[in-house]
Amino acid sequence: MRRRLAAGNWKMNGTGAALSELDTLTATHPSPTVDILICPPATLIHQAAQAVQGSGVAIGGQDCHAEVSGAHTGDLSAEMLKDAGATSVIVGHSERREDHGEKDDDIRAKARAAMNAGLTAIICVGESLEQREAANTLDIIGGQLSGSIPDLATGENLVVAYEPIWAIGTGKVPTLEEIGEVHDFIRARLDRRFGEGVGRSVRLLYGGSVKPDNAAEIFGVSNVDGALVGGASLKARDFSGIISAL
Ligand code: G2H
Repeated sequence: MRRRLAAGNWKMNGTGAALSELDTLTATHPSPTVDILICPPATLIHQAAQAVQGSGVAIGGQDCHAEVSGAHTGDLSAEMLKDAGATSVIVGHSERREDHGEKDDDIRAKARAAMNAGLTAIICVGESLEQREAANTLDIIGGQLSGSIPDLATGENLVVAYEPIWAIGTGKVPTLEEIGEVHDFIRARLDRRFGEGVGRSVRLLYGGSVKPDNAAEIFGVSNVDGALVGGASLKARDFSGIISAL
């Protein structure tokens, strides 16, 4: 049985004052049966990890470098994130793919580094509107899955997030049928590559304009094990509304 997961991606939002949201979340989060993860900006990881200690809420990074250390100005390794208190890291978010030109090979190397450091890699995949309209969604997702998931993936060190690019921060959400089709496809691909034991234990998240008022219906779709939430994770009240729908 896969545990449900609500992961918040704060993106480039939040200074020290935002940590008060974590206090609210840990004081009020409504479901001890759901895994809760917040990925704040890297500057807040250490303080955030201290703020949630003992609460059951975990802290993650939003990206990591593929190397353990070295001359990479401005970058952070998976070991550094772990040392700061992270248990997971998002890799291959479409904003990283677009803003930093990250390709599947880069993402696979980052995910491998994360897993080797003992972190769970949340690998993001998703199609553009153009690709969906050209009926290429499953081809694109299939290519991203085989290109960006390393061979050492297990049910513990891998989470896959399906985030259609056109649904991110736009308020547009695919139909439940569209979400189900892609999640079933991802599950089948994982089963085929890793065997059903691993394939069935990897958690699949939907991401893209998840809000308290659409969360319950999305979580009712087969093979949706939770959500990767951007804007609605910034306020503990909204995020709690999503958690309680899980
Ligand atoms: C998709 C999601 C979080 P939002 O990027 O990763 O953001 O919920 O704001 O669409």
